[in-house]
Amino acid sequence: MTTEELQAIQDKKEKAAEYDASQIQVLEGLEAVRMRPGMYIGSTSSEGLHHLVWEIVDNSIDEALAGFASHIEVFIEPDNSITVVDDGRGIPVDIQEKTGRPAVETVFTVLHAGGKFGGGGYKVSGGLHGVGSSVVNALSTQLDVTVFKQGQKYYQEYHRGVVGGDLAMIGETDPDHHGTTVHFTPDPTIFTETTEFDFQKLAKRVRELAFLNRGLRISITDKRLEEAESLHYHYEGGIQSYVEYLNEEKPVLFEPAIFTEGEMDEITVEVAMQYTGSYHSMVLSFANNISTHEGGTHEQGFRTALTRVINNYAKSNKLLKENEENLTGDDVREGLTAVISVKHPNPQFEGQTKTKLGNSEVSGIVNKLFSEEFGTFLLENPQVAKRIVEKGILASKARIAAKRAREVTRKKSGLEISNLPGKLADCSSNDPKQTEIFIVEGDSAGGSAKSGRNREFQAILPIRGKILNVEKASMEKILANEEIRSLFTAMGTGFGADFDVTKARYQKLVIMTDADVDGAHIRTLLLTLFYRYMRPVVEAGYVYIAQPPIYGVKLGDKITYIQPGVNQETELQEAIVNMTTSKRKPIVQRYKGLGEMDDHQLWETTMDPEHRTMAQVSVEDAAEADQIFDMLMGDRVEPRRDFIEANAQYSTIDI
Ligand code: TTJ
Repeated sequence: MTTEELQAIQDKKEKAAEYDASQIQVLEGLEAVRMRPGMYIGSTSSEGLHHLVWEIVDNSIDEALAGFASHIEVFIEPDNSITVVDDGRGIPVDIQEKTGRPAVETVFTVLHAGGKFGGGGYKVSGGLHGVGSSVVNALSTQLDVTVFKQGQKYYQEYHRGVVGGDLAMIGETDPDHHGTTVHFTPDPTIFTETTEFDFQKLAKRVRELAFLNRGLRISITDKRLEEAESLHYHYEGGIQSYVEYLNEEKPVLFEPAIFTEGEMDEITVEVAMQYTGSYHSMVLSFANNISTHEGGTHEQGFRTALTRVINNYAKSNKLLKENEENLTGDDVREGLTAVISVKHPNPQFEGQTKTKLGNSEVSGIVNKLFSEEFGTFLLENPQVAKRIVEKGILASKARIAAKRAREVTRKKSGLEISNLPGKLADCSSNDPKQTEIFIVEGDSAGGSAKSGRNREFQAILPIRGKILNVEKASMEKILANEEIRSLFTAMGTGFGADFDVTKARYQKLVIMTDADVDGAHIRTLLLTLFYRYMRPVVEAGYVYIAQPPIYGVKLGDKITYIQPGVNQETELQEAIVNMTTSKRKPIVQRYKGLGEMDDHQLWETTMDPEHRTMAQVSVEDAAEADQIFDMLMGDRVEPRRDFIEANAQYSTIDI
């Protein structure tokens, strides 16, 4: 053997040892993900489970934003695994110098890898946690990837993050066919609460992504059903269509919605806005496709610009006299629906829930770009401009009048906690962190809840079926309503200008209504009330919806409860089979209302923290209720009738 040959063998051995060492590192990295999944995906609850999907879809969105993919498809497979398909360039398959492995393998096996492969452009998406596809891989019993590229089909699979075999060429494909398909099965030993995907939840975000990424075609298909259900989204108008969609059921001041866009220092800024006849404003903001609930510098820049540009226009066109007071931010935002979307190469997320954009340079950039375009728009559309200014002036007049009225009502509102409502069965603890208040529909369910509860930390407030329509009522009328007064007094947070979330006497406010149409209606009414008049309570995550069971399967003194859900019928059949003995068959009870359960059952199934499931209400959920509510209460009769016909065949409530 020559020295060269010996050297070559030696080199090979060293390379192999290096590879083994790097593999150990990879395994340790992904093992860390499996040990502490919450650190990487937030939680292992249903939230975390759904997060996996976005972690994968984000990669395809980036490819679309880079201009190389135009279609993205998401499938929920019959076994609750997920497939994501795009028609981009395909993840690179070439061997990387640094690792000696195909790039695609690194994407799925090395923590924080992904995105950039010298392809230029930055990674726009990357989720709230932005941890990359290897995390999804680590948390899946199986993940497989197929890349279509240059007429070849490449395949690799992994099990719980471990490579199942080398990347293989498994066949030829049409040379024009390019793209990436990823299929993964979440690991049930990690997602112990549930591995069931929620089609509606996925569809909602898919639609939002379609709105936020103009021109993108994205679909979601549920293959678990006998007949697959597919939803396809594509908005040429992007966030302009989003605003119009949000205002669909409301009278608007002008059409179409205003749309502006601009770019500066690699930051793109899009704003769409439209005014409605309502008093409420809805400003949604996003940074890199992530919803920024807590606002941040982009919203701040937009607000400043909106107020200044409208005031300037009003003054220079003599709609507002030189000596008259400027319109305030609140005045110019009354009735405003707006969506702000920025894309930033290096977004900083701050705040309690990491949903506040912190980059300080953004406020100035949004301010400048939006001001220029919006200013021009007003000059070119004097009719619309006049309406906007007049709406602001009206708001300012109402604000001044309301301030006077409030000073009067504040004195006589009498919402002090010293007069706790008579119907409230309070708990003995007064530590708001521990305590819960159940808002229960009807006096009879209220009775069961009172005797079934743990009185140490659970308070019960029964309410009568129908609460006030807060959309149409004046502040004074709202304050006069018995049900609403008890609720606010019990909560101890005050009302209107005096509202203070830190005074909440309970940090869990649980809506417990019947699982029928009326129950759903009352829930919507309550959520609307909370959204409009207790929003900080919703934002703090204090609002929950109880989940009473839909069936009880009973044999002797043994009983199995079935929660409502897509699998309820299967679970019911399973329970029947499991409980049937050679001698006896169980009885099935269907719970139409809370009143059909006795106090003990209600505790066991719905109130006991050890066994219950509760849905936490997000601001979006409440906003959605508010929208449904608007439709139900608004001036247009048609959508209301459609809604009632579709949903409320047995409703006894007249809306
Ligand atoms: C990166 O730059 C070079 C050409 O390919 C680019 C790329 O990686 N594109 C890409 C990745 N398209 N789609 C993906 C992708 C799709 C899914 C479903 C999952 C993952 C992890 C990546």
